[in-house]
Amino acid sequence: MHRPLLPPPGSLISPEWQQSEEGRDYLSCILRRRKRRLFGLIERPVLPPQLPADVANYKIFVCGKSGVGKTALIAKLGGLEVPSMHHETTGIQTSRVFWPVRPRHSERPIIFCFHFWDSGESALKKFDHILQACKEKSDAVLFLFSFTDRSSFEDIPALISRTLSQEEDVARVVIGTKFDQFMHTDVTDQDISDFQQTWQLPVMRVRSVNGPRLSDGLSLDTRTELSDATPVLNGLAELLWHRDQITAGLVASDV
Ligand SMILES: Nc1nc2c(ncn2[C@@H]2O[C@H](COP(=O)(O)OP(=O)(O)OP(=O)(O)O)[C@@H](O)[C@H]2O)c(=O)[nH]1
Ligand SMILES: [Mg+2]
Repeated sequence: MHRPLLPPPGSLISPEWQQSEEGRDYLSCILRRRKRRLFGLIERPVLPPQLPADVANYKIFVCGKSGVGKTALIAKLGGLEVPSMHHETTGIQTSRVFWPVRPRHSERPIIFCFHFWDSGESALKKFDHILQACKEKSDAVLFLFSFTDRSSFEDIPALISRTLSQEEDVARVVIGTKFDQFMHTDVTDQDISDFQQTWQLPVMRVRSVNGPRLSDGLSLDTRTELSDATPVLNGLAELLWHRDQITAGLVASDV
């Protein structure tokens, strides 16, 4: 199947926008008392009239070997505390993460709503319908490996073919977790460039760890929390935005 070329990072959305005055105003709609605001099932950020925005929804399935850090990554991206112990996810867990972005050529900002679908590896293996439910109408699949577990990296091509057929029109993104554990890394930069060369897929590096706590001892420092999550959220937004532009015929798929 023909896959669109990837846009160079930062070419479609401005990665610095969230730090601008306008970006900070939009960001404040997803924050509450210096922490990420939690939204109920039918809630979404409420923007004042002077901050117009469109909302774009995407379903994203997160898969990878047990313990690789799927649940931790989703917690990190949603501004929640990352569990320090590994508890296998049973069944399917879904979470929504809102993220304001300003595409470079768009008249107004867009609130991306990423709807993450997470399922423990053993539940996926045991029940066929779980994979179907997670994949159904998804816009992207994130394939996770851990920098501390080489076998999880080597299994990525097989994981992709077990999960998706060639024809499935879904964005594929590979994410290396536990990047903070560089002393124990089993996967080198050269391995990543060779992989990218061979498979032509984007690879992101993440560290899903809790940042320092604030003086109240309870809340996490939003700035550190955001600085780790921002590149991944912006990267996903850019890829999905690019696909939408191709589907709408606004950009060619091979330029
Ligand atoms: N240091 C570090 N630890 C991580 C990172 N990501 C995950 N972990 C830890 O790895 C363990 C497993 O993470 P989970 O997110 O529960 O793994 P999972 O992929 O959801 O596993 P299953 O639900 O069993 O499929 C937890 O103890 C996490 O705290 C990371 O980026 N850095
Ligand atoms: Mg899990």
